[in-house]
Amino acid sequence: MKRVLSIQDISCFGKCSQTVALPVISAMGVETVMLPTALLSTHTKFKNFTFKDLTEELIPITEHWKKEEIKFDAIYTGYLGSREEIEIARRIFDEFATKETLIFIDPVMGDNGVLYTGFDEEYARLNRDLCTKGTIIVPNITEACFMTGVPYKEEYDEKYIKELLAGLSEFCTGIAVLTGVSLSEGNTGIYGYDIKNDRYFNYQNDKVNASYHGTGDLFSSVTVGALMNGLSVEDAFKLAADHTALTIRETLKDIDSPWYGVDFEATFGKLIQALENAR
Ligand code: PXL
Repeated sequence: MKRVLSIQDISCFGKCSQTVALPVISAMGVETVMLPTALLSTHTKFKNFTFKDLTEELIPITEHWKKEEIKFDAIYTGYLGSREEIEIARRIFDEFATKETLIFIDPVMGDNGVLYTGFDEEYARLNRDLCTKGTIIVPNITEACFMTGVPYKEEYDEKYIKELLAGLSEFCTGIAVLTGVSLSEGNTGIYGYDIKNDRYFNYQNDKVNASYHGTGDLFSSVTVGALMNGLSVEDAFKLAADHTALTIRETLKDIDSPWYGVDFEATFGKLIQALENAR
């Protein structure tokens, strides 16, 4: 069985980061090991959330794992929470990754042209440094702008997307995939650039008119799970894009559904079916 290390926070309530990664990747038949970077009462879209930084725990935990000779097929990073944690994630890549390890970096730090609460330009610069280590990096347009210095635009065309990908390829050596890319009215999807092979790929599906927290985490988790199941990079992203859209639609159907996250628990059956079909 493949084993993934997921490095991101635990937001106890709110359906994001580890509370999405652990169930989703596990359900896809992949052992999922958590390294929690911080413990929050809720995600940061709520007011007055508590935040306990867990930086000082990370080194002892990983030292123990080294003694136990624990190995990972993939290391997946999401919301890290502080500059030190980015530095520690970097050390973990150096200490645990081999040539075969998939390093999947979701440089979670903002959306809609702004950084999330608690992050600044320096945090973005450190994320850019971290992304130099990634096999696959998956920033959204906002995150790509903060890492490349390209100004953020709400309205854009394919040329702008390629400009962002060119900016990312100045420091990323693997595959850069922009998420939340809408190339025509009513559509959204991904646009990737495989830097080594100088090859672009993109996938668009219907845009569901709703935005929820944690959908990026669902998307990344499904992609990581699919890659660990042997899907090609393009097929893994396609599966993740379709599944995320389906889950948002399913969430909207339920009039009691929460505002703070999607009902990913309701679509596991469909995820497993789609994975079987794609294999
Ligand atoms: O879904 C990304 C995410 C993860 N963790 C925390 C967050 C967010 C987005 O805001 O606040 C704590």
